[in-house]
Amino acid sequence: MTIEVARLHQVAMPLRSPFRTSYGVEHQRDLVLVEVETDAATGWGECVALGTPHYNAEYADGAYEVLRRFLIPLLLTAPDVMAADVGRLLAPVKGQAMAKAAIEMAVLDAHLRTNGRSLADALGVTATHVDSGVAIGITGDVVALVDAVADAVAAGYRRVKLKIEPGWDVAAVRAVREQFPHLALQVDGNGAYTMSDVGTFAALDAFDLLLVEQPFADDDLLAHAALARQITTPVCLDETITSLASATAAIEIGACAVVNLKPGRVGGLAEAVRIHDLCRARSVGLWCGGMFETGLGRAVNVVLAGLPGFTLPGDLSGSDRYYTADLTDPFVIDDGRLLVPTGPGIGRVPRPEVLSERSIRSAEWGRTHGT
Ligand code: NPG
Repeated sequence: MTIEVARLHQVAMPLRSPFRTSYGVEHQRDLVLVEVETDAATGWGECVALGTPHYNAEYADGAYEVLRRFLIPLLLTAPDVMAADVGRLLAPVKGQAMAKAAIEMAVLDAHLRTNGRSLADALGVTATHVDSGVAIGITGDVVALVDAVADAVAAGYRRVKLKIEPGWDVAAVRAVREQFPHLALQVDGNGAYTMSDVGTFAALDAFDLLLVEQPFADDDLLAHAALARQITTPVCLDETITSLASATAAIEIGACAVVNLKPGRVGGLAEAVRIHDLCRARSVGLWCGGMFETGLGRAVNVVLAGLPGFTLPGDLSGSDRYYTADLTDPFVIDDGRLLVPTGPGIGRVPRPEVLSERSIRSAEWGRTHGT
């Protein structure tokens, strides 16, 4: 497949309500979209880097620059490219997993559309629905938190994840657990804790949590392994898992019993499927994370989560959780589940009016002048 034209779109999507985590408050979702054109089809990819480098090192403005200067030129000078080649093609550029994943996704979407195939078909996904979980930010007020959980339960979500940080953990979890004794519940520290907080995690063992996610810094495998030996709640890793190699190391060393898989964080869908296969082979728990994707990225996550190695509900909320108007046709929760898209390609396209309303900047390059 030859990519004739590549476009970048930087988009700002207002969030319905601010979302607070241990590292700050998100008010809007800044993201970069990659659009590629062949002579047969157009494909879309979503770069899930946030507006600021606070979840990981990538951020939207930086991703736009890396895509513009380095990744798009590599793509436009390749004589022939398939999604499976994208990893190798872009390997000379270090890191930039989320920017690379967006290119892989766009190429894959264009290829599947050329052949009239769906992503579900290409991945061998036979599930028709996936279970939806929801993430609830730090409210700073226990009554507001319990209300937010009640709303999520009423909306049908099958599992709730609470964001925690030092000072907002045991009491918050206790309050939720008292009101919802049977709720599938888990917590996420986004790396805000250190080994000096082991007592907090030991205290959380009392609340029958599905897992504790990423308590410590992303590069601290040994601390996670030490914690896993001291508590009964399974330890799950998110930010730490950036590749098949890091997933293998984390599992091998006993740093996690559960993996949160996000295609963007691991450089794309091909690597995500390899990590899925590893977790399945090693009987490691697995669920699909979320990055406030628009319907484009969410479509990929929902299909991925239909693979058989996924053992727990993902952060796969309906579009209305975050957006008044999603970029694509919305994802709608039905009985706590989302329908796996089966349309051509990734199964969603941007709605032109929303794209033009939310676009901050865009640029286009053709094959002959790819810089
Ligand atoms: O449902 O898409 C979603 C959001 C899920 O809370 C969610 N993601 O650390 O996994 C996370 C977290 C997050 C990512 C929060 C990025 C803020 C920014």
